[in-house]
Amino acid sequence: MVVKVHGSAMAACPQRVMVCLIELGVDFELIHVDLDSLEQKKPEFLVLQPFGQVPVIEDGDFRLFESRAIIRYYAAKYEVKGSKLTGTTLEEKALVDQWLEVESNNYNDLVYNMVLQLLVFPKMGQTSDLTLVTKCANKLENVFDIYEQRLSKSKYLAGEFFSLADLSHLPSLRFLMNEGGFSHLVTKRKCLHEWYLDISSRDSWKKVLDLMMKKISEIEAVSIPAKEEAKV
Ligand SMILES: N[C@@H](CCC(=O)N[C@@H](CS)C(=O)NCC(=O)O)C(=O)O
Repeated sequence: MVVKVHGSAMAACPQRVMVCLIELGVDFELIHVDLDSLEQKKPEFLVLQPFGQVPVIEDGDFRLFESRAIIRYYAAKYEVKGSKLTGTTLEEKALVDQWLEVESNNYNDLVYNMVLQLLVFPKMGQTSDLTLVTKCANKLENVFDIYEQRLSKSKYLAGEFFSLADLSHLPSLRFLMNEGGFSHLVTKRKCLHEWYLDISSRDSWKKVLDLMMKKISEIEAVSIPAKEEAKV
């Protein structure tokens, strides 16, 4: 049975889920939710996700939201088939959990606020708080110093194996390295940079980027007639 992922190829949280499903070899269908037109706040969608956010998965009768809960669920489900995304020993599993918590509590909020200020608010015609962006970037320096220390001792965050903890960083790292304009935060730290190059070159992530680029070209294709009309 094909898993349904309700979300957008452009949004970080669905990307976290998609890269995990691809790593695990789980077939899925992306059901596009148009965040720009606030489809996620419509009553039909609130039945699936009462907080009006993506992603949500439907796997037969089973429904789950919260991207990290979803990746934990699938990694555990496919452990029997040899997935090592959650580690093997009890200690490895605990370290994966620890770094997933760090990603969620110490790192993600900072990048999330930068995305809001730099991408979302301008799109909505609201003013960005650039002081807040600088504050977040300064705090990220400290967080990345800790990552650098950790990654100088082990190849990946939880140890010598690629795990959910690494994978969970990919969407927000992509933003920092590209349109966010904060690639220097990563590239000036040798181990952090090597880790980024390693995890972002995985086939699973490249497939998510392909989906994202496809979506961007669809959006451009749709916007062409509108631009031409505006010229007349
Ligand atoms: N903690 C949630 C956060 C979900 C979330 O913030 N989703 C964003 C996309 S990455 C969203 O739906 N934004 C639109 C909105 O909040 O209305 C998760 O990890 O699934």
